[in-house]
Amino acid sequence: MGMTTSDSRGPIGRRSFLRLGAGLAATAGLAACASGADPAGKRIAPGSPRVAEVERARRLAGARSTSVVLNAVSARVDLGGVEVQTWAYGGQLPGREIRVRRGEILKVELKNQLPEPTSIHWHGIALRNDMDGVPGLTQDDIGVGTSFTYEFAVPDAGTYFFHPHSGVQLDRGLYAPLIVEDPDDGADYDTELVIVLDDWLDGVDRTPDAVLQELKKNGMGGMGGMDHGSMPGMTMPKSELLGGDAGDVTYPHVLANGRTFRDPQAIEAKAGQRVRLRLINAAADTAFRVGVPGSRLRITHTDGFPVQAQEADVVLIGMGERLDAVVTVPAGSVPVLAVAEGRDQYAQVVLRTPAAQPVVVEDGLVKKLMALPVLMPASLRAAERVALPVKQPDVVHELVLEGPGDRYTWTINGKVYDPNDGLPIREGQQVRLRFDNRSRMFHPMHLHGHTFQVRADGPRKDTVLVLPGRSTEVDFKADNPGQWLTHCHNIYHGEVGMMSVVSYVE
Ligand SMILES: [Cu+2]
Repeated sequence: MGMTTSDSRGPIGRRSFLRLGAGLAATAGLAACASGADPAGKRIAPGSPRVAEVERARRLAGARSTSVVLNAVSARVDLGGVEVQTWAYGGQLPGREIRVRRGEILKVELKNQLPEPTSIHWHGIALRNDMDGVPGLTQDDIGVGTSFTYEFAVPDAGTYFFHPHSGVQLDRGLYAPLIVEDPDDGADYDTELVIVLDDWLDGVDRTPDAVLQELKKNGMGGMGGMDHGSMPGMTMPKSELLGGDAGDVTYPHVLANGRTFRDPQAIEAKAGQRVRLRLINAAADTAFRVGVPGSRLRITHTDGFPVQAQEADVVLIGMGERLDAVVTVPAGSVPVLAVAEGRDQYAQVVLRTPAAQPVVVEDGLVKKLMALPVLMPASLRAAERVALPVKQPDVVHELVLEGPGDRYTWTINGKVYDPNDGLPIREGQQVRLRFDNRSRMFHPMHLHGHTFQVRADGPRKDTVLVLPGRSTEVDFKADNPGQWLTHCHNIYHGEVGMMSVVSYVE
């Protein structure tokens, strides 16, 4: 949303104006947004007393708190043989992990030293609405040279991450894991390893903003930047597994923990050790198949929440999704491989036992992995203790996903994002969202502030892949009042319009 718009009126464009309006409403604690009455009811604004009240109920007596200072900076980072100028938290890629325990209060001061306004969204956390980090909806932009302190209770354990909700900044280096520990963790593993996956082009030959402009101009494509590690004649990514197009942009690199496959992170591990992998897909336009050649994964969680444990050779992780899996370390060196779906590219993190030789990943290993059956996270089942009870919904909202239209627009119900338009719901309602994908590309649909139940017997998730020509229903209890985005986590789709507001009204 940091882009210049065609309808700018002087120094403050229409979108900036709306952003300012919502921010003022929040600051003043007004209950309604600037646009006035919604025919469905009065909006419960991020700054409304009800949001504060729900947050008070979330805070446990004697809860510990953790304070972090984050500097969003322009920095030079080494991707493993490739140095690039980018934007990153603390100048590191990924940003330093934040780790708290369930029930803690997390306080993060973000200092914006970037040349553009920014924000932080706490992806997957059921937090108070005014800390959700969506400029123009839940807060003002964090201006250049200013800072903003996020403070909220963290109610659920699990694997999460954070990133800006400003323009296409996520496709730079602005992301980091947020791990929320459960006191009961650790019974089925000995150690853990967080792996953040990403697709990378920033600073190689173009910026994400330039890609967005290119997409808008050409409608499709986003080609170019094919200088390293790409196959000659490579076309736009396609995937049988994803039922159509696998991406809109080509990337010179894919990364695991900020490194290319050529110079990966190597982790010392002992043979026989059980490692809990916490896999996070922070990519803008790329899904990954992840597996450990010769070992099976025991999948325990998706999007933070426990599932009925299931074994798999390979899992597919879409943008915004997370998956936890326990793997037993074999003797020698073994890579955790992440193959970019529909692209001839992969990244890896190496598990190395002390006496082992450095690992050599041959193309054969990648081919073998690609031949194995793939588990889709949406097919998992929630662990009984977190499954949401199946009920008749009080309200059903259908979201028709379409695109790309003229000038590369991606729409929900024929409309591009408007923060003042919303899908009304009321606190206490049982809500069903039906995502209906009428395009030729998959969309990882994400809901802020809640986790939903996929099908009656599916997993708890906050991001679900909706495949072309299919529809997916998700159910949740409306228990976190405010204004919440639901959007495609393909950052380019979201930025050009594929976002809507799930709007609590009273
Ligand atoms: Cu999409």
